[in-house]
Amino acid sequence: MRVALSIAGSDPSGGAGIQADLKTFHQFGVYGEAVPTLITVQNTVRSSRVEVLAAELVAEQIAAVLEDIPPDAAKTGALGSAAVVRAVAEAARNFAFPLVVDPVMSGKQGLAFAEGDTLSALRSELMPLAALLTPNLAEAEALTGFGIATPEDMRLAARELIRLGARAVLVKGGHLAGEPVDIGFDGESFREFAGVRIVTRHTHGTGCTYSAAITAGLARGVPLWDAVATARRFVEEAIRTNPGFGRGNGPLNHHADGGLK
Ligand code: PXL
Repeated sequence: MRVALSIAGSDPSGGAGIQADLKTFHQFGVYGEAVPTLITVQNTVRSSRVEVLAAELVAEQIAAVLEDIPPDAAKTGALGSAAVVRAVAEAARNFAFPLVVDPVMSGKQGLAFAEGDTLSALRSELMPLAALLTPNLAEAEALTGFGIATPEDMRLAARELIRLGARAVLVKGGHLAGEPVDIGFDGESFREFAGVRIVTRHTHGTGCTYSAAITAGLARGVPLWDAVATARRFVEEAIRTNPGFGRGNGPLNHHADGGLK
């Protein structure tokens, strides 16, 4: 059995963060490990608190996992502080497996996961270690300084993110109007991952679930863009069949058919 590791925040409502990642790993037939970086207080209608863990506590957890059950792929989500980013990057320099970096900056209800210089630490320390970077439009804008309003802008941003050191980039276009298209770029060629827009308020944890599904594919040895295509279909199906939980932005259905068991 293959193993995947998530290094990310905790969402007690179970829709996002390490909870979403573990469910997604499981659904893809992969054994999941999880190192929490921060604790949030939130549900589908409100979020009121973020406590970022000490960087050295995060580093110790990663070391414990690596020395005993090393994963076949890992992902990062919300990291919370520049110190945690640097601790994760220091460990990741020695990773013998691919790392997916989801540059999460905030949660659904505007909860900030990135104090102070987290963004610049992410850009300079962690991005160069990413086998794949998975920004949404706001994150791609923050990392590049570009404004993004069209698919052409997404391509320019992808080029810039490769120039800044990522090995491959998936710029997610779900927040542009029209049918959602994600753009992949590996420094050589562009790929498009087109989907169908599902009109629902239940999209909490979509980004986490997407990058976790990609990570599970990589852990299983699936080639990068095939892993992205499968993950894209899984997330769409998970949104379509959401359980309707919560009075606000509810979670996806992590039991959706991943197409890979
Ligand atoms: O989807 C971004 C995200 C990441 N990590 C945690 C979250 C959220 C959204 O709510 O709670 C812990």
